[in-house]
Amino acid sequence: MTNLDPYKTRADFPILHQDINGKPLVYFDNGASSQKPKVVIDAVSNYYSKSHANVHRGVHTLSQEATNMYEDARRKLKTFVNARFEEEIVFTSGTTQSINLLAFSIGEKYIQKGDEILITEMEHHSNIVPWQMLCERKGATLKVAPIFDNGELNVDAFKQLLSYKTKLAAFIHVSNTLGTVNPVKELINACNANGTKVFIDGAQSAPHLKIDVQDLNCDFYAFSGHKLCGPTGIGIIYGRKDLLEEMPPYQGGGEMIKTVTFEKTTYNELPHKFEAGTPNIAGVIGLGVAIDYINNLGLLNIEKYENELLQYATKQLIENIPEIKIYGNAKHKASLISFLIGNHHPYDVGALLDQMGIAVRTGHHCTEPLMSRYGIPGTIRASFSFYNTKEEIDKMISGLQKALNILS
Ligand code: C6P
Repeated sequence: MTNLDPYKTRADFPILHQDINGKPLVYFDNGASSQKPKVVIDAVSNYYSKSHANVHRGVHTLSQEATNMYEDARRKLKTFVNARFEEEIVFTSGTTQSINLLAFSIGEKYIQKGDEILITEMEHHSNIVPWQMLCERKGATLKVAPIFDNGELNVDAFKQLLSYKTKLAAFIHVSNTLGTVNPVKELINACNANGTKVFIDGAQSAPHLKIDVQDLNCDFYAFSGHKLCGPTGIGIIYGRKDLLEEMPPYQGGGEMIKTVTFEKTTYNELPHKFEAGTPNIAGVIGLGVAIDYINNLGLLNIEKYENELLQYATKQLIENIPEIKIYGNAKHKASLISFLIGNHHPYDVGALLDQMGIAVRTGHHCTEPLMSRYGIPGTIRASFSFYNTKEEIDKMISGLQKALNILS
């Protein structure tokens, strides 16, 4: 048992207290995006009502106030991931933009024809396509480490794929489709020993696990704010300062420059070099408040409680839905379950659950190569958060039983 009371926490989330299709909402699509507590909604609204101005540009009071709030949030993010320096936190629009930034900038600096980039078979499209684009641009090769049927990474195969050609490895901390928690420290150590730079896609880990980039000893780490109670359109990439300093900027424009003439431009200091244009100020401020909110609950409490939900849901599904097949049975899993029931198409099951007010995700979850690996078009995915309850899991089980009756 944990000291996290989901019934108390739920009171902080206005959206959860409504009916959908005439039934109380059961929100199990947290892997796609989490809901927002009132403090975050208020912070965004208050910022626009009282403090809005552009940042880093004006001597006037409102601009300074907005700049202070914006940079305050950066400090919170620095502490959240335990970075050494504030400048190591670059704000982006989310994980996808973080990876595109990295693929461009690291690609320009370090990747040459004949080099290799290593990913895994369970990556999200966001951690595949930007690397393919880079490989095409530079004449490099994308290598893919395989997984086992139970959804765990084949760590030996991953290590064997590391060679003098492997300039970068990019892999997820937690799989959005299988729930697998990768042994990232072991993988990072192997990469570091090989002189390979490492990027971790933390889109699905940041909401559930404590992250310490110094302890992990990775070079880059990214996540999105909207999966961790923050607004949409905001995220970060953490990068080791010495590497960010060497890398060229991703986009050109205002804010990222020191001086501009028609002959030559010099670039701003970190992190501004990577934050061209007017940023998502409200998003940054909202994310800062979301981090405070998560810290107040405590990530260890969150992890423990969500694990209770995962164990409970897995047991109930297996005991009550005989035809279920769960995809992703790794020993170390985060709080989501991907499954199929008999030959029923995931969309049919998902649509019937929706009629009962139960929101799950169906489809390939932006992991088409992983779906091909299992030879399936997609799955039904229930992903839990700290504000979900066992009572809601029971509702999903009886919802699935009703759906199966209708479908058969
Ligand atoms: N996965 C899901 O339902 P953005 O869209 O940039 O915030 O995050 C992209 C992303 C990158 N990596 C992983 C592991 C992810 O899970 C996601 C987003 C959502 O699984 C939407 S496809």
